[in-house]
Amino acid sequence: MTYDLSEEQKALRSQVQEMAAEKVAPRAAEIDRTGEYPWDMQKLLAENDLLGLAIPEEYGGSGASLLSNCIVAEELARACATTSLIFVVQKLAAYPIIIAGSDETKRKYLPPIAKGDTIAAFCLTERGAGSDASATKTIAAETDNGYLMNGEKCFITNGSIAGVFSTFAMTDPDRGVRGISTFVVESDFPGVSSGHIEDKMGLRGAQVSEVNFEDCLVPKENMMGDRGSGFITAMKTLDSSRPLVGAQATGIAQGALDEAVKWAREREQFGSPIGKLQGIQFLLADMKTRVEAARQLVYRSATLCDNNDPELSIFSAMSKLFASDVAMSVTTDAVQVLGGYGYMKDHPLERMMRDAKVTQIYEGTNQVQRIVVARRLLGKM
Ligand code: COS
Repeated sequence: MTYDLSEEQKALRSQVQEMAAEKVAPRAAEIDRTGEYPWDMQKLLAENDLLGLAIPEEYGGSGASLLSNCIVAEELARACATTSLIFVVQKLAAYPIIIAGSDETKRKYLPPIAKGDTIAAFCLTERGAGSDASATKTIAAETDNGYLMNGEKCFITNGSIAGVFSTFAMTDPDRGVRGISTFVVESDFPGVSSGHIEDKMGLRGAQVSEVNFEDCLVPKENMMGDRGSGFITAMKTLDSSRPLVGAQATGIAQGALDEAVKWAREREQFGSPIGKLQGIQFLLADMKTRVEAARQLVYRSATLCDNNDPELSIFSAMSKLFASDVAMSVTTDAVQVLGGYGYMKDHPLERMMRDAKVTQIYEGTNQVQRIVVARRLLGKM
């Protein structure tokens, strides 16, 4: 690794790498095959104090930088993308509370999230509000006793198992994007239920479902930030979580490259290891170059976020889009290096290629990332 990491970050990488090789990688194929939520992996992350890595120390976490969080997401994804997602989503869902919650809200909700006793989910997407996040139809109507929430969210990771939802809902529909507010909603509030669990191409262990709110009364104090500031909170949250998805994608790509290199050294054809063939060498060299470039961009974007740099939005979008495109191309090329063996479910590459795909889609499609980049580049015209 050429990037300037502190001694502490290097130690964190080694610790997670060792744990992932020993305990996570051996579980990856089974998690993928059964599609069941890996509670043992959630427990492993909690026991190693990883679920609170991004949460400030005063609220029970470690207060580590986004760069450190990226290192963890990357090393976990190298072994198992589903396990990496458990880590990433806990941070994604905690972030609206961190940036917009009152001190009281933070004290109530963050410590159990940091410990992993409560699983959290980020409730933004709806059937009609995907890339167009501002088209949110879930309503939170103010009443004397609180906000009455009605609506349906979809594609919510942890939707069926979370205890707490960072939820975006319209409080003032006539104000458009300025009418969305953020709430922390508990899963056992009357009127909250989870619906259909999706059957997915990859990340098979992640539980992604609908979350429905039916006359759910949310206490007034559970609104986070100013009324109408929800869209900005969502965008700021995504700014700080897209580098994590970039890191996850980099980890998947690195895992695929590891497999391809191993295979090229061992597999013999035409009387010698296929790594001696220039056709394979060029493929591997290009894969390595792309993985390193992705890593540098991800680390750069995380550092800008850590420094609250004005360039953080554009870098965060670029890192997510570049690293996820790299994950897709590198896993595809790695399958090519293994030929027929790479296409079979017996080999982890088949899983890695499926897992890579969603990194080009979630937390904003790569087309949305390009919109963010182009808008920042061109400014108001
Ligand atoms: N930080 C702070 N404020 C931001 C912001 C950011 N990163 N991005 C936008 N805003 C503000 C804008 O400045 C604007 O405020 P003003 O009205 O005061 O000018 C407001 O938010 C609306 O912004 P914009 O006009 O750019 O909104 P659009 O409706 O055009 O949407 C995109 C912009 C497409 C970029 C946004 O909807 C998006 O990111 N969509 C993808 C959502 C997503 O990632 N979903 C994945 C599911 S969550 S896992």
